[in-house]
Amino acid sequence: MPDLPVVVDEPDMYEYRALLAEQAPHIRLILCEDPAHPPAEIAEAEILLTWRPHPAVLQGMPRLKWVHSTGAGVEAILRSPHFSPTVTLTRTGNMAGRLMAEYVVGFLLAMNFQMPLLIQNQMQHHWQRFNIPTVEGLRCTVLGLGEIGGAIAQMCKGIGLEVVGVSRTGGDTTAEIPDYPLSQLDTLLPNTDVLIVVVPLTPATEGMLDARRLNLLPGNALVMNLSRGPVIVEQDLIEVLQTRSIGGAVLDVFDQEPLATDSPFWELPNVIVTPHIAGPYDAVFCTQSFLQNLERYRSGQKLNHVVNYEHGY
Ligand code: OXD
Repeated sequence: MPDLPVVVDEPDMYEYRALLAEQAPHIRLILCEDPAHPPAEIAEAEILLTWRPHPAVLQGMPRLKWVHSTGAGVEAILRSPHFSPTVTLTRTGNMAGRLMAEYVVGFLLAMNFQMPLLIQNQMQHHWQRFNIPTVEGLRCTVLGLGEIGGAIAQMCKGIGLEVVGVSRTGGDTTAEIPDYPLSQLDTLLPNTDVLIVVVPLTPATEGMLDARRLNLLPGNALVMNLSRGPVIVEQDLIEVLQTRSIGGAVLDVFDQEPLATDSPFWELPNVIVTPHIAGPYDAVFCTQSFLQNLERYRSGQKLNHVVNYEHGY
């Protein structure tokens, strides 16, 4: 079978080129170095490796059959007006769980130790002692108990939190964590000290955490968003943080990224802002995941980590 050309529209395309040249030198790669003006030869290709494809790239590929996402979240691809659901979409799975769980535990402990205050005091050479409670026994709800949420739930349980998960339908016991359906979220929120948001962004999850739901949380609650900004109504979150109706937030994702320099989040003393780094970026892993699927694609087997268009992830 002659080799199928693979189009690459990725910010790290040169790294992918190097890795693929090493591991699969037979593949003919077509790089979109200027994605707004991709090379004409992409028109003949049926495979695209991408993170957030430029509309011109999708438009320029009438024979497109399969897109492999280098990331876990695929909403940017699904929402592109030029993306057709007749195309198969796969994502890089099994990459992020461990590191995202470390992010959660690390920043949860940092918030519990009042790290923002400690750093501020240190910068002002100010010696202020206070007691630090244990996190053991805190009630934690993982909103989105999938592959990533499951790893987070396990690690939080490992440090003594009482963890429950919420998923679309509930009832998945594989992670040994009680898994409630989304319909029970409102009942769980008043009993949640730590809310970890890892649901994919879909029409069903967009804006799901609004003022009403945020106000169901207890006054000490910590919200951690590692998913996508628009899952939480940003202005509502700012308000509950400003009025201290919740305890604080650790935010890795925002409606607009990079976060605007005048966003109130930067200044809030009960917030830690991180620049969308909770999910690891690992080109070596992504390349392996792509190559495994390429092998399957070539031999007509079912691909791994196929996105379900009905559920949006
Ligand atoms: C992803 C991310 O979706 O890093 O992979 O946000």
